[in-house]
Amino acid sequence: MSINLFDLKGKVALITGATHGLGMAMAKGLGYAGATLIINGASSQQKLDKAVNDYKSEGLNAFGYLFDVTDETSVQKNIKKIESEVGVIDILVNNAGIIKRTPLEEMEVKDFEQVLKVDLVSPFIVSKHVVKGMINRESGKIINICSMMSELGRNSVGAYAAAKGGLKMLTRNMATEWSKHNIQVNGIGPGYFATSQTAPIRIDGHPFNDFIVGRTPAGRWGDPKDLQGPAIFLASKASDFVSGQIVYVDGGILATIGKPSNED
Ligand code: GCO
Repeated sequence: MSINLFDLKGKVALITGATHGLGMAMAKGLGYAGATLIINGASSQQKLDKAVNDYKSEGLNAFGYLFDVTDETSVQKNIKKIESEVGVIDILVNNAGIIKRTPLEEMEVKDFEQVLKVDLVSPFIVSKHVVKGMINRESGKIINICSMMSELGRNSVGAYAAAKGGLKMLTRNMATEWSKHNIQVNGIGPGYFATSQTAPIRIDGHPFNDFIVGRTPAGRWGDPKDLQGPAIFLASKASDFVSGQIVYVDGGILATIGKPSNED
């Protein structure tokens, strides 16, 4: 008798910020493993509809819900709507995030607060309203999308690092409080991936591009598809005793001090 520990058939997964980039890649991974997908976007209905059609074009069972993850009233209303229209949420991926690249001494307080609101407060807000059902059902999976900046600093991304560092500890505290209800809460820390978010710093010949390729033992930028396996693992029975962990998917960046340019 073979059991597929990674099977997500019959599960409903909500992925925030899943209309493009890493969010879409991870959502597709959960869909390929059988999950019904709740695709959240916030920018426009048109962009959300286009993304949902993209999922459906691959035969995935996807539904779009347009709401601002930083607005608690809207989050609460939409969670209720989703659970009555599609089904109870078994898997939550808090992926929605923004970045503002500004030296700290020049950064406006409102910009600093906006980054924390989207990248740190919204995972709390959405989790708070999804976990109530999970606690009642004594079952659930929550995955918070962290970053290299959960561990490392970098010029110009101070607010982002503060938020992603905080998200690592929020993940651990959620695991502390909710694991007793058979809810596993973990994080995924993507390294440097080829997405629209990194496009400004991933230009051929751009010093940062060469730095990252040299700084990453794998010698390349990540492909968003590289996150699908870790997402399926943390969303499935395969991780039923894994909680409070951050899985860094970074091609080895955090494992090494790096190397001088004259070394292979
Ligand atoms: C940056 C990048 C990073 C990556 C990612 C690294 O400006 O340094 O955009 O923030 O996107 O978060 O883990």
